[in-house]
This record gives sequence, C-alpha cells and structure tokens, in this order.
Amino acid sequence: MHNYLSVSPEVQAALDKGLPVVALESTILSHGMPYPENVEFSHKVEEVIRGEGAIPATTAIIGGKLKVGLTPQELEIMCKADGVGKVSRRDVAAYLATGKTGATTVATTMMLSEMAGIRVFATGGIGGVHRGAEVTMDVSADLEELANTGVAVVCAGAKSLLDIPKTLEYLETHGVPVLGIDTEDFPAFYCRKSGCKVDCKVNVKEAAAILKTKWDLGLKGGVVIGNPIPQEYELDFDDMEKVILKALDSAKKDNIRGKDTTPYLLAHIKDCTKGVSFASNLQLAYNNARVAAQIAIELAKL
Ligand code: PSU
Ligand code: MN
Repeated sequence: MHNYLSVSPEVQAALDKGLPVVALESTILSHGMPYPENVEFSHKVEEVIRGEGAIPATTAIIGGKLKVGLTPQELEIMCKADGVGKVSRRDVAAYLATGKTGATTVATTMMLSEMAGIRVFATGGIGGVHRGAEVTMDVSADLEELANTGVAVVCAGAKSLLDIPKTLEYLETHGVPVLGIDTEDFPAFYCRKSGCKVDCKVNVKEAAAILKTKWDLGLKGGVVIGNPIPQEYELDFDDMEKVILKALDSAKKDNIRGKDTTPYLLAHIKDCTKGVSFASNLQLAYNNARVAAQIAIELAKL
C-alpha cells in the first residue's frame, strides 16, 4: 500500500495522534466548479475545517500516487483541471499505473479515506440512482461504495436531477443509515427538503455516537449524513425542477452517457442559473465542512 498511498505529513501526524481529520473530494474542484473561483473555494473549505479545530485532507490521484492531503500546488493542479479525469472505483488502478492525474469522486474519496484511516468526509452532494435508471441502469458507484466502505459522508443530500426516492431505496437495501442534521427531511442539495425522509434526525453528537456504534459492531459500510443548505441560500424547488428538466432533455439530445452524465448535467444547471446556484453551492459545501469537522471532533472524543 505504501507504494501507492501518499498521506501528507500534517494529515499523517494528526491521524497518529487520533486528532479529528476531515476528507474532501477533488471532483467538486475539477469538474464541478469554474477556475479560478474553485481555487479560492479549495482553500476556504479547508480553512472552515481548521476553524472548527479539525485537519482537512483533500484527496486526488497525482503522479501515480493516491494523495491524501494536498499542497497548494497540488490544489492548483486539481482546480486548473488540465487533462484531469474523473476517477471512480473502476478507474483507480488504471490512473495509478499510467501516472494520469485524476479527481476523486465521493466513491474514491471514501476509498482513500478508509485506506488512510479517516472516518469523516465532507462534500456537496452524493451521486445516486439517475432518473430513468430502470432503462439506463445508471446508478452511481458512490452508492455501492457507501454499502461497503466505512466512511461517513456529510452532504447536502442529493441533487434532484437524480431519482431521490430510488436513491434512498438503494441505500436502504444496502443497509446504509441516512441521518439528517436537525431535520427529518432528506435534503435536495439546493433545497432543504426533497419530499423524502431520513431514517433518523440527529445532532452532531448523536451522529458521532451512531458512527462509533455502527463500526464497533463491525457493521460494514458508510453512513450518509444529510445537512440541509442554510435557509438564506436555499433555491426554489420548482424553479430548479424546470432547470433540471431542461438539462435532462439537453443531455438526451446530445446523447450523453455514462460517467459524462453527471458533469454534463451539473454544467448545464450552472449555466442556466447563472451565478445564483454557484453561490448556493459554495455555501452548502462550507456548511457541510463545518458540520463534518464537528462530527469528527465528537468522534475523536469517543
Ligand atoms: N453531484 C453533485 N456535485 C458533484 C457530483 C455529484 O451535485 O460534484 C460529483 C461527485 O464527485 C460524485 C460524482 O461522487 O459526481 C458522481 O458521479 P456519477 O454520477 O458519475 O457516479
Ligand atoms: Mn453513472
């Protein structure tokens, strides 16, 4: 493993001492946000975690290594995203063996976190079961990773471009707990409610206790922790639905398939909603980083 895994000295020192560490993904940087705004975000989201008293660990695949904890230069590479691919579980070995630079998704960030010994990860939204999956079979590898890998993912739920009820059915089938921070509603990224419920409304202390208990019992897999977008940044559900329907229609016309689907839909939504959705995206990600740090701190105490 040491031939492949490269944990930054700061993150390794924190893990050795049992200090709270929060993982961050890089697909959100390389394929989810424009350059150079993503550079500011990549630093600020790490500062939010530090501000709470935890250590951030952004992940990526660079130079044939699985990187956990990036330098400012490495963050810049991921933000510029020149020739940077989107790496899910199936792509990991090929990227490592060929030395290609890859951005980690939720699935691969969970993998790298578990390899390094990090238990809590903050992101924007998870992948899920796509609308029309009964025909396309397009189900994100994020869900399979949640079924198998012992990392908690703090997110603002899932974008309603996905089929949220089917996504939650999949998680239930695979035994993945879905918690809500101070809410009974599973959030829909830009919106605080999706129309679906979480399994359990919790505060950060309870979330940490549930994680400890699940893993003490040897129960395999991760946990989804839904943290709704702050009210002042919430967007209108029906407005977003119109934009999403247009994006789905356009993806169909352009014959977009496979791993390109999610980045295509995200880019389309961003263009259609101008800066408004981007501002919300930033704020919900900061909010998730804050709560993930608080949960990591509570977990470190247990
Ligand atoms: N959903 C978002 N923003 C994102 C992603 C999903 O609202 O940036 C990214 C994440 O990295 C997630 C990946 O893990 O897309 C899922 O891609 P796919 O649907 O191809 O599994
Ligand atoms: Mn897919």
